Amino acid sequence: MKILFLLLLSTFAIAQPRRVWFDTDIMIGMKDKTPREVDDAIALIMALQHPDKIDLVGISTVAPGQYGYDVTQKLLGWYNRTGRTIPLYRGSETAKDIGTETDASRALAAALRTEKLPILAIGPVTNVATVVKNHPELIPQIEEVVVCAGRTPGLPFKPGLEKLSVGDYNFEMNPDAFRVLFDAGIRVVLSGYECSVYMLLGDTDIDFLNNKHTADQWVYDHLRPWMRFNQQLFGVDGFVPWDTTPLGYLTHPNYFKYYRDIPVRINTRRNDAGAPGDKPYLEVSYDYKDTKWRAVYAYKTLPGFEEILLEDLKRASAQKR
Ligand SMILES: [Ca+2]
Repeated sequence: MKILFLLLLSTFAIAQPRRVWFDTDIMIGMKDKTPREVDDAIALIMALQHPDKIDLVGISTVAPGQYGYDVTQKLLGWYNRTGRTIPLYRGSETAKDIGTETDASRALAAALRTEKLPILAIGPVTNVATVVKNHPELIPQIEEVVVCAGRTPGLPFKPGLEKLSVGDYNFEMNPDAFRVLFDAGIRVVLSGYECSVYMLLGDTDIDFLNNKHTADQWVYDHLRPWMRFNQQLFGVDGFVPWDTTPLGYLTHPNYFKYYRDIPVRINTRRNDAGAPGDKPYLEVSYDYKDTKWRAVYAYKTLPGFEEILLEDLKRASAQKR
């Protein structure tokens, strides 16, 4: 009996949600020449479905300015059923200005002063780099930064039918911000292209969102054009929900395979995504002997995670409430 009680007690202790800071360059629905990425929105909706696993301490936006702030507020209003108010802060507008304090950098620093936190940073990591640069005393308070970036050496980013090569967006928007994190010795988890590329959400996967409820319909109406745009670019039915795998590292870590304690380097060579000249590549290899930088690198999503994603969206769906 006593053993059973202890077992229950330890299970309860393990089941406490992990408190997490969520930093995003969310841009679903932003008016532009082409449809914009939807993956941050999916990651946010998923995160709100697992209050038993993660507790969002705060959310900060990077890059899309007022739009990112407003659309996050809108999605929280629709999909936050956790019973908790999640504060939202505007961060860097340009994603380039490391060191410029913002509401986001001040709030993240204040949060880190009170507790150690992991940071899920699914955009350029400028806000985090600003905190690290301006408040180095807080470095030990950062448990880990989970990002969507990085590659194994020479891996081209060619989704779908491999007709088109794309960049490592979050890294290339601000390579210096990644340098700041690695130089500070912070534990960085890289869960990027290689880990996510074989997940593909197509028409039939998201059809249930096409219902009469305002929230679901709004999401559906912005997933669809993004899907069409991806079909044109990459030749396959669907889109890759990139930012959901770094979230998955925090909510469902057993659904991914990792290279642990792997050396990291920034290598510069010819741009493989069509632009002239050279560009930096964030690369990991156990062969790199001349670098102190280390990361956890997620290289594969195991079967089952895509189903979790779809179940989360279904559970979140306004139709189900
Ligand atoms: Ca993102």
